[in-house]
Amino acid sequence: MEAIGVLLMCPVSNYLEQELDRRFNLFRYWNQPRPREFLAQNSDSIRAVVGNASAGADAELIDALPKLEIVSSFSVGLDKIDLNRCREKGIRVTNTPDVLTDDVADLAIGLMLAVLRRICMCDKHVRSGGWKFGDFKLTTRFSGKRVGIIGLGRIGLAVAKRAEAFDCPISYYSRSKKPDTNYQYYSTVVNLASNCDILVVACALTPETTHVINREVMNALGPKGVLINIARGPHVDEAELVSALVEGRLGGAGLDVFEKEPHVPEELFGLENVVLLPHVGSGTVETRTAMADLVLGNLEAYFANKPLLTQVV
Ligand code: 8YV
Repeated sequence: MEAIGVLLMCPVSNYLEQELDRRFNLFRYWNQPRPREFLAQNSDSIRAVVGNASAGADAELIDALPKLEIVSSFSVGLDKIDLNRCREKGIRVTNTPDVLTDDVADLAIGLMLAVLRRICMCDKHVRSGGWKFGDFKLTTRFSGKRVGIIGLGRIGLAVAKRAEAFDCPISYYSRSKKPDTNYQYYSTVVNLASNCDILVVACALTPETTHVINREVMNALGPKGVLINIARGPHVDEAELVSALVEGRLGGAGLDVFEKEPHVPEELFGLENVVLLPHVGSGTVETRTAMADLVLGNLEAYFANKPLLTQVV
């Protein structure tokens, strides 16, 4: 039987790429000098697309692949997939929830500690030899700070659980109050920001949550407040973030994601109250392997007519 055609949108993990190559007829999208011609030539063979947080399946790609049956994303986030188009066309969509929750939540706590305790600057102080000329200045305590979370899904809850261990009072914003938690609920992001010391973005990126962190929210968080973003860059109005930080209207930021990755505003490079990471929330060997296995498991299940492991659509 002819191997099933799978289109991989961009390099993800070597392990996933090797396994896709072994089990399917793998097409590599990013290698194509003329993507449109490539799609036209191979549209009859491609039945599955594998994407990630940076390259998924937009309407144009979906329409160019009439034999497409499933999009299996190497991400929990679905913002790069046109879910409505997939629904219209009966294309299944799967993602990688749960397996990455702990790592992303761990990193959120790491960012809080790194920003408040200036861990990266302390490291620099040692490596540059600065310690020989003087101690590092005093920083700010993390334990007990009020942590506000936007989006109390799997990752938001995991952040809350960890922050509780640091005696942090937890509050949250989401579209509706969650019946099964005692955390303080705020029905607007501005109110949440006014009532916390550290504001964590942990919601999905949708048109409604794009630029949910705007000037008003940053001003409400204030000159001692810290913003942590481990979700998606476009949640934050980045130009406003830069001015809030440069003008001292915001106390600090720990950012794993940016509006136009891998571009990061250079104005942030000189700020010691900012920690900048290259979108590595799920980036451990353990989690990326589990994510790859989930992508493969969903494809195998689909083509064997078995129930999908993590179906979204
Ligand atoms: C990945 C992510 O960084 O799961 C998500 O939504 O953003 C990440 O886990 C990405 O998909 C890795 O290629």
